[in-house]
Amino acid sequence: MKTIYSEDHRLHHARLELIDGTLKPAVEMPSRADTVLARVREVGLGSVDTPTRHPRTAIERVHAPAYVAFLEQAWSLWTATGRAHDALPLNWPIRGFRGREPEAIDGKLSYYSFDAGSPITAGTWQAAISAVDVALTGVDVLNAGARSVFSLCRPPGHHAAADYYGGYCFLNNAAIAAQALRDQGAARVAILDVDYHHGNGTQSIFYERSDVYFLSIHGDPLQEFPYFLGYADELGEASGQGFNRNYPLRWGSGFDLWSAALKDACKVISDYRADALVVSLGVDTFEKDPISQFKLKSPDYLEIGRTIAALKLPTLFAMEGGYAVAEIGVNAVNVLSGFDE
Ligand code: Q9C
Ligand code: ZN
Repeated sequence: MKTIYSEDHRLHHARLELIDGTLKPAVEMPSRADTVLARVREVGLGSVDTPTRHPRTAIERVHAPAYVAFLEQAWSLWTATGRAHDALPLNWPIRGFRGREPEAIDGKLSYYSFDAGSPITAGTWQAAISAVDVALTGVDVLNAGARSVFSLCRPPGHHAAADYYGGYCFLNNAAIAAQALRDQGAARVAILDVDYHHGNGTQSIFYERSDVYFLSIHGDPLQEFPYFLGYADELGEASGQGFNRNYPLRWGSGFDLWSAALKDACKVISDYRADALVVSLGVDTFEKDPISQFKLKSPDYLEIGRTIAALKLPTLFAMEGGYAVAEIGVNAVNVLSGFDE
């Protein structure tokens, strides 16, 4: 399968994130994509192509224009206040607070985010829109008749909702790709999110819609980030009732439990009669992932690819998380190789 990749991801290189009560070197780093790309080349997965520019309107089909404008301007508003280091928010409205957008950049960062682990840097905007181009070029490849494509997106996207960022995600690459597939003719699109964390952003974007079915297998929100979404009883609302599925699994879960969830999810996707599939491909389910608590092993990822391939759907894989940098390439590309078998 073809891989779509842009060097622009390097423009987003956060120094520190707030994690475990301290500022630590950011785990979502450029070398992640380098390792994946090196493995794509090592196994000869297929050609590696540069993305083409796509109009901002494709982003605004999913994200609020005011939020997109905020992301575009955030760095210049931040540096205009005399700071040259990465921008992080410090506080958020909780029960009883007002939901009004502040004027000050520090207030805007809070208004448009849900965590302090996702720094905005000088190049975040450029990197994020390039990652969207990587996803949308993947859509073009599918629409030209390919069975599958790998969009090597960075930064990741699945935690970003219509108007907020967090979890290292700014623009929701997978959601924008799914919407583009709908806009270009697919009647029903399924999004299967196999990242270790719940894809809260993607879920919220499609929660009241029946034309995009969202399914996610992830760490139980009782124990794991993002904590406030991802429970099994979230089944969709309004027209989207019955078109959302969550498979929360406890810390320590291995491939036996994980693959049982995957098989159930694939049955749901098959019964839905989707026309296309977007896979939010995070490999932070790996046993050695530094911030995660599942126990998947490298060969398990081949089996994941085979199981997804059995759906026989045009499939776009969009890269999400995975922080065991040494093994992220083998694990992500194992999914793709398993799919191609
Ligand atoms: N103790 C993605 O995988 N911080 N984002 C978790 C763990 C946020 C992960 C702290 C993790 C976000 C795309
Ligand atoms: Zn993740």
